[in-house]
Amino acid sequence: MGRPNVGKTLLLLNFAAYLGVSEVYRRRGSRDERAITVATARRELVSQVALKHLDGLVVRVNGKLPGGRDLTLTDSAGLFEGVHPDVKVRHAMAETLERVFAAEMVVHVIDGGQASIAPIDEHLAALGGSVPGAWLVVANKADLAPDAAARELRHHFKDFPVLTLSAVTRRGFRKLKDHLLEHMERLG
Ligand SMILES: Nc1nc2c(ncn2[C@@H]2O[C@H](COP(=O)(O)OP(=O)(O)OP(=O)(O)O)[C@@H](O)[C@H]2O)c(=O)[nH]1
Ligand SMILES: [Mg+2]
Repeated sequence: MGRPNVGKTLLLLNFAAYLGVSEVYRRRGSRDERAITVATARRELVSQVALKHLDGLVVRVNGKLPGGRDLTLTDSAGLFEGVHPDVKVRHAMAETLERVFAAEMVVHVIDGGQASIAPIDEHLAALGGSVPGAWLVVANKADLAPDAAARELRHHFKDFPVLTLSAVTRRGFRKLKDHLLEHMERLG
């Protein structure tokens, strides 16, 4: 979850591949789910044009985690301030917020290279204290950001764990996996 174009979809897909998943599910509406390869999903759903695709994406990590635990990861449409003129975008955002309240863990993705913290990220982090699930901040695009930017984000979001990652170079994926496993362990 996070603003448009921060790299949520690429991060989810490359992390899925890192966990050994080769097939993911593209979701249109609540009933239409289609299996596609990670490579196809990357081609069709990752874009530098913000909000180009509003389709959902579900990753099921079954039988590939220690102890044979299952894990479901979902992508979401980018969130931003204000009322978008396109009703489809408004629906996608409402769905994202519903899922944020239902999730066992929310990964709040931020573009780690951005010059300053956007007001919407402040608002989303404020939500972090009130949702039932755990909240994790991920500073993505670390390959484009100086290390000082990550330090600043850690300082700014001190109420939450902050991981520095790159969906492109896969830096930090091990830490993300360990963090998820520890959280699953805590949930029992
Ligand atoms: N250099 C770099 N580029 C990245 C990284 N992660 C994503 N990108 C690029 O950022 C752009 C947006 O990536 P997406 O994964 O589509 O972003 P998103 O957050 O899902 O965007 P919306 O679906 O529009 O909300 C694409 O051009 C990606 O290739 C990263 O870690 N490093
Ligand atoms: Mg996306």
